[in-house]
Amino acid sequence: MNPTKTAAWNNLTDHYDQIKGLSIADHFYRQPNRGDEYTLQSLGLHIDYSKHRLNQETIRLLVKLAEEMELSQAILAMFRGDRINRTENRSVLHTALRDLSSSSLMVAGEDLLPEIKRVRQQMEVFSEMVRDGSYLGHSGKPIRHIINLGIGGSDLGPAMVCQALTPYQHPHLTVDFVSNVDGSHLAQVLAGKSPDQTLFIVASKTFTTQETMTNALSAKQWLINHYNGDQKAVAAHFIALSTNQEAVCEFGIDPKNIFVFWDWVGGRYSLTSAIGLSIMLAIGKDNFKSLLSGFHQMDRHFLQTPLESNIPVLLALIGIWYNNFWGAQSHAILPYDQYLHRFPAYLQQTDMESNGKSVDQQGKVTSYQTGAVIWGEAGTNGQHAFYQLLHQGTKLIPADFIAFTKSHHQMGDHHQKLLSNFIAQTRALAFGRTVEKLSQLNIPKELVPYKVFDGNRPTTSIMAQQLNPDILGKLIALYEHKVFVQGHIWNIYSFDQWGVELGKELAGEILPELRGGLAGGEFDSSTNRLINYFREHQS
Ligand code: G6Q
Repeated sequence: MNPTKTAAWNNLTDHYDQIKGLSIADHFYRQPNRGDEYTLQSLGLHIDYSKHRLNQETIRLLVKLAEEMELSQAILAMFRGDRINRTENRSVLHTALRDLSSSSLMVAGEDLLPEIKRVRQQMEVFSEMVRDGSYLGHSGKPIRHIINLGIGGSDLGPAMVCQALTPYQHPHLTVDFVSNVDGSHLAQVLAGKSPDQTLFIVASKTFTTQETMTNALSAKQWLINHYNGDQKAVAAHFIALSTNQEAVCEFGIDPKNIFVFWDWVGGRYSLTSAIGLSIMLAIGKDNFKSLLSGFHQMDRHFLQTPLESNIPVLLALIGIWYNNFWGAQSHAILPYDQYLHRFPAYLQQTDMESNGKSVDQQGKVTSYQTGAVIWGEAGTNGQHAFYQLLHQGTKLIPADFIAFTKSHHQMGDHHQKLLSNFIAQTRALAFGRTVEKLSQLNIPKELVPYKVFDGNRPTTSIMAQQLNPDILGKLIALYEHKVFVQGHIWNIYSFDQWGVELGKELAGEILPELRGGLAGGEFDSSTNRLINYFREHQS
């Protein structure tokens, strides 16, 4: 269904005209208790959405839009395993991977939970052996270095989580991630590592991805060179996370070291599947369970909570409000926690690969905007880089500010300073600084226009006590479901990614040209010139 054809969309358009003149400060003037009234506290999260250009009527109409678009039915359909990824004819069941409370999940006559549990147990046994030093490499030494070879969904999630949960990491294991086909990435990570204490995880759902297979083959060569050509070393130093068991065996990986998952796990939604093995190796099985439990609690909340107090739904609807009615093009993710500095990059894939679409579920080009540009950086670093534009630029950029009341490192007053910045920024963005305020200060007149802050820049503040596995699971699931809600309301397919195919295909055509052969001439003049430039300047 086209969302713009609903009554709620029309009403929202009228409502926008009625309230577009009201600033966030005006809304606070009319409702002085907004800080209380527009805060949700649930699952250990404190979500303040008061500093937005909206009122209760806005929320009511946005919820109506979700109702008219039959959002609740769509949520149920995903959880029960309907093939909602229609262009790939697949179910979308990442929620089943972390379902710690159901006794069965029947999909197409098959109970999925026993197999999910079996793989999780296999991961637990393996990770405990590596962690306690009883898993030995080819020359009988325990593993000290873990290197995950994967890209996109087989890299971004585990890399972000391992970084975020650094305080929970095993003290004697290093965990690295190599994704780029640029050989510098692998070379940099391999430098200084002893092959006989290194374990490679080849993380690839398809086991055909160019970057991952190129890195895996080079890593294999590095290992074999160390063992003077002894191919048998591969079985002890390589494991695979994949759905393609045949290709894994061909690579030389011991079949008992294959950790499988299923086609109903989308790449960018896969970190709670076997793809999360690097996480379990890093933080241990109990912390991994807490992570799953956090995910699961948010899944339940999403499934069971009425739309108007449902955290992912509410944040998704507010996003639609800015995207489709105010014309906002981007959305910033600003975690005030150094350990979360990869979170914006991770969410770029979750959100932009899911909702960066312009064809609707009926195959028609959408007449309305869909996914926003997602970007961001950890605070306070971002304040010294791009916040100037957030405060005084010409773009409207709604932002999520994320922070934790307790630090993992009690170091002087660092944390109070961090949090004072976190709180101050959303206040400055919302309320700005007026000419009248400036006139009370001793500012030279000619500088006044430059020192005015219009304010009225919308933010959501998300707080929790500490960045731990449980809270991180909740945060990630919150954004996964936010993306689902938006994709559903925009009537697009969020779980495919056809837009990444063309570039891959053309790279396949260009590679032989770069390897040699006749001078280019098959492509457009720009492409030909680039190919020739490469050929002429290699040595
Ligand atoms: C994610 C995408 C994509 C995928 C990578 C890696 O949703 O499908 O990012 O994860 O292309 O794919 P493989 O795991 O098959 O190597």
